[in-house]
This record gives sequence, C-alpha cells and structure tokens, in this order.
Amino acid sequence: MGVLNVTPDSFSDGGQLISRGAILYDRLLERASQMVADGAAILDIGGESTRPGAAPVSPQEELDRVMGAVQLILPRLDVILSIDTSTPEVMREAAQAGAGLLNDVRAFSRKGAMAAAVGSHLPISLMHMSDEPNRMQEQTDYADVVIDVKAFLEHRVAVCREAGVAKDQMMIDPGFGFGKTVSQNYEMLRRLEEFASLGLPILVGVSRKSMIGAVTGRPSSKRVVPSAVLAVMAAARKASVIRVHDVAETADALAVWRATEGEL
Ligand code: 9MG
Repeated sequence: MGVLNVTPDSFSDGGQLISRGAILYDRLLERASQMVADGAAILDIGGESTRPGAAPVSPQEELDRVMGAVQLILPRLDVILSIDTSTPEVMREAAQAGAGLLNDVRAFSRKGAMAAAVGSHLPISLMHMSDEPNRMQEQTDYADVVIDVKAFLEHRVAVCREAGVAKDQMMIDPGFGFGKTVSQNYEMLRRLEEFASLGLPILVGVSRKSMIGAVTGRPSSKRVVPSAVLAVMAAARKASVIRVHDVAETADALAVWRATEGEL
C-alpha cells in the first residue's frame, strides 16, 4: 500500500502534492503511477494529516482534496484506492466514485462513520489509536500493549459486525506510532503474530515513523532502508498489507525475503 498524502502538513511527505491549497495534479499522477509501476497494489489517499499539531481541515476541504485525487487516479490506473479518512461524507463520496477500501485511524468511531462504512459495502481497516493525535502520546499507559490493543481491536470488530459489516470485509491495524512509546511500538512489531488470533488480515504502517528516528537518529527522508527492514519483519510476522512511502525499495526488500522463504 503506497501512501499518497494530499495534505500540506503530513509528517513525512506533507506539501509535496499540494501548494497554496491547490492539488498539484501532474505531480500526484506521476507519483501514483510510479508507485503502481513499483509494485503497489493499493494507494492510500489522505486529505487530512494525523500528525500531532496539524491544522484541522474542514470536511469540505478534505473532500475536495480526496475526491480530486480519486477522480484523477481511478480512470487512469489499475489500482485499488484506499481512503484514509474518519469523515463520513468523504467515505460516502469516495465509495460512490469507486474507491476500494476505507482506512480509518479512528476505527469508525466518529459520529456517522460506522453508518457510512456499512452503507459503502467496502472493505474497511480498523486502527488502534489511544486518543486524538494531539493527546495520544500522553496515553501510553498499557498493562500489556499487545493484549490491550488487541482487546480494543476485538471490541471494534464486534461493534462493526453488530452494525452489519461482514467479517471478511475487515482488516485490523495495531496503529504503530499512535499513542505508543518507542519500546511499545517495537514490542508490538516483535509480537505482531499475536494479533493474527483475531482471524483478520493485519495492516502495518511503520514507514519512516519516529520509532525509526528514535533508534537511528535519522530524519524521515533518511529512514528508507530501516523502513524496508521493518516491512520485511512485519511480513514475516503475518502482516498482509504494509503501508509505505517508498514502494520500490520495500518491494525489493520483500522480494528477496520471499526468495529466502522459497518463493522464487
Ligand atoms: C493514515 N495512517 C498513518 N499511519 C497509519 C498506519 O500506521 N496505519 C493506517 N491504517 N493508517 C495510517
């Protein structure tokens, strides 16, 4: 899954695809095409940054950004579009336009989001986040981070099923970097296979995150190699979908790992 942030302020790549409020369509299509050529099966389009301190975006602004990207990419590229949003209007319109997946870092907890997800009939990804982005790093007090995050996800899966989402339409995501300390993030990755007992595909997003900066001391633009290493470790521990900024490098890393596993 390649990351396409149509935002001015995302933590790693904000502002590259938008300038003075306007989408840079040529650059966006070029980036999307390159990610698909490099091996991305899914592109994750986001119109609102989840970075702590990011400027709030109105639903209309988010809608304009996301729909601009969806309408540009869908007719031109053979790829599944995932929509990174917590906003019901964006879920509804993107689904109508042909999006293939809803990725909500708030696990469809905003008012109206669950109904929009059910009405879309799309597959959905449920992520754990301990609190809203501005406060989440104050909420890292877990008895056992894996057991607690798993319990949260199990509960949200039950809520979704109750609301009418079929089990085979759901994915879970532990939410690396969303209200976890550095050591909790690495513990979740080390014990990732424990999440598999929920019986759902696991999505992992560790690309260029601060858990890498904390260990390497590198800025986000220099975290490509360790991101690819963590992607391989996640795949080896049963992740099905890996959300990345650097598709080519990750695809190469996964290819040599698969060859090592006998998949030549
Ligand atoms: C939008 N977004 C940023 N980081 C993410 C992650 O780790 N997982 C998912 N599902 N979405 C993310």
